This record gives sequence, C-alpha cells and structure tokens, in this order.
Amino acid sequence: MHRLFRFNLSDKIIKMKTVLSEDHRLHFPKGELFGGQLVRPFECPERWDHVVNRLKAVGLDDFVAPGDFRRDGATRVHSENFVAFLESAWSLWAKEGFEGEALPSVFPARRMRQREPDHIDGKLGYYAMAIETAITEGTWQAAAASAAIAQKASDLILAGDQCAFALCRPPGHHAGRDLYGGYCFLNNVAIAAQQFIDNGAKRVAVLDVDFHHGNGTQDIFYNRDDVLFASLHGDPKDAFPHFLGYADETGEGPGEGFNANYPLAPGTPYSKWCTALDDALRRISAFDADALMVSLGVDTFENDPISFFKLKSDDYIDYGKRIAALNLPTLFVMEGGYAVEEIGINTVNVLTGFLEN
Ligand code: Q9C
Ligand code: ZN
Repeated sequence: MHRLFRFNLSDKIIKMKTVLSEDHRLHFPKGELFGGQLVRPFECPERWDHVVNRLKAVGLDDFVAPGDFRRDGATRVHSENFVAFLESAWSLWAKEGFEGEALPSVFPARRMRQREPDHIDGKLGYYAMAIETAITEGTWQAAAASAAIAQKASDLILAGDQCAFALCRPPGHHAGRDLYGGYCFLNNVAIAAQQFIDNGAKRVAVLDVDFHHGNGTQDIFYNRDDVLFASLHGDPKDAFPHFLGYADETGEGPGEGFNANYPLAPGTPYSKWCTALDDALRRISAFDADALMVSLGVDTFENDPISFFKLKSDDYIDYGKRIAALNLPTLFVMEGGYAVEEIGINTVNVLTGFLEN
C-alpha cells in the first residue's frame, strides 16, 4: 500500500461516510447483572437509533453498508479459540436446556488452572472479564456485523477517504485477545487498527475517549511499538473495569512507551479532561502515525447513568476540533454512551466539530 496521504481538513470541504447495519438489533439481551439485579441493559438497541437520527438531522447521511465479516481479520487480534467460543457459545448454552441468557458463574481465579473446559459454564467464565454481559441467540451475528462495520470503514479510508464513522454496536474496546465483557465481544477498533497495519501503515494511533478504560485494546497492543494506545478514563480505583488502566501501565518489551493511560477522578470537568486530551494528542503527534483510530464513547457526558465525568454537549464539538488538528486519516468507532436521549447529539457533535475544524 502507498503511504496514507496527509491532508489539511481546512483546505477542502470534506465528507464523512457512516458505515452501519441493522444487524445490531440481533443483540438485545433482556438482562444485565447490575447492583445485584437483572436490569434492562444500558447498552440497548435504541442507542443506535438516536445516533442515526442525529446524523440525518445534521445532513451526515452518507450511509454505507458493511460487507461480509472477514473472520481472518478478527483472528489477527483475537485468539482462534476465543473466536470459536463466541461463535458456538449460544448453541452450547441452549443445548444444556438453560432457560435464561448465557452468563458466566465460575472463574479461573488466582492459583486455579487457566485451561478452557468443555462445559459452557466453564467456557463462559474462562473467557469473561466481567459478568454483566449476556450472550443470546443473535449475539454472535451482531458482534460479527459490528466488526464488519469497522472493517468496511477501514476499507474506505484505505481506498482514499480522509475519515469515516463506524457506527458499531455492540461496542468493542473491553474485548481483549481472548476476553469478552463490558458489553463487548470483538474489539472493533483493534481489528481496524490491525487492518491498517496489514495494509502497509507503519504506525497507527488509537485514542480512546470512552469513559471506561479500553482494557481490551491495551491488552491486544501492549507489547507492540507499531500501535500507540492512549486512553482517558475513570480511574480504575473507582471505575470499571477496575483491574487495568493505571498510569504506570506504559507497555512492555518492544511496546514499552507506546501505552498511555490518563486515569481521571470522579467529577472530572471538561477543563481537566481536555488537559489530559491535549497531552494525549501531543503524544500521538510525536508518534508520527499514518492513521488515527478513535474509540468514541460518549459516556463521559454529565448525565450518563453509569459514569462520573461532567462533559457537556458543546464540549464534544470542541474536542472533535482538537482531534482534527492532528491532520490524520481518522476512523471514529462507536463505543459506549448510555444517556440514551443525548447519545446522538453528543456523538455527532464530535464528528461535526472534527469536520468544521
Ligand atoms: N457500576 C462500554 O462503555 N458495568 N462498556 C459498569 C458500573 C459495565 C461499559 C458497572 C460497564 C461497561 C463499552
Ligand atoms: Zn464506556
């Protein structure tokens, strides 16, 4: 592949295509384990509708369908056994005659064997990093379609588009090399970043602005120097996923120095969040990436029901502009955001801020 071109967003009127699919509706679990109860999941299909409606309202309605899911792209960042587990989990669960949705119940904790069992109860615990996320009949098809969206959006940029929006659902950034949970199954942004590398990009930066630490993306690229991962998130002392995302996680081996975490305290306002963002953007700029992937979660919003930052709707426009100033081919990948009424405005504000520059 030719070296990805550099451009000045301000030089020309540019368009952004959105890749999306109705297949996300195949994943709609009835229950999420939250506060000791099975509640209606925060990660719900209407999230997608609100984003689509807002895209139409602002004229960002250049919608593109994904192609078929390319499984070989997924196994570049996930283990073969993990992908095979996701594909077969529901049928193994149904075969047991269980009445509810598939949730894990037993885990290979400290000093236990890290070995994949045959029984679905064992497999679920072996591959889960959290237990709120149910697997249902349509989950695999929706997760594969979500990854196919990231793949198609990457195809567009690799073919010359300056930017694209992958409206993925379910999200992906908590899914590690062989871990699912936190509403995530396949790591869409990691699959995209790897696709850029496999098509000639020398360096790719992943900026994760979702409220939660992108533990899965960090896990996948932790020992590599060709993918820089930078994440702003609720301090894991206080916020999910609790067991990764500290500032002293800087990468290992060849990857040392290519992982940057910005854990932030409860109540963080945009002024403080933005200081961390500017530092992350400086790191990305110095990295001299060929392309930028943005894990775009808007659960940083002040009224998000499960998060604790204090961003306001206009702040999303401002940080979209700051991201544009990197002047890099940019792929936005949808992650979280659970204030359902405002998810459309906040998400699309980032995109319009980026395009207005
Ligand atoms: N008390 C994403 O935003 N539960 N996933 C948190 C808080 C899991 C979030 C519980 C949150 C997962 C993609
Ligand atoms: Zn999140």
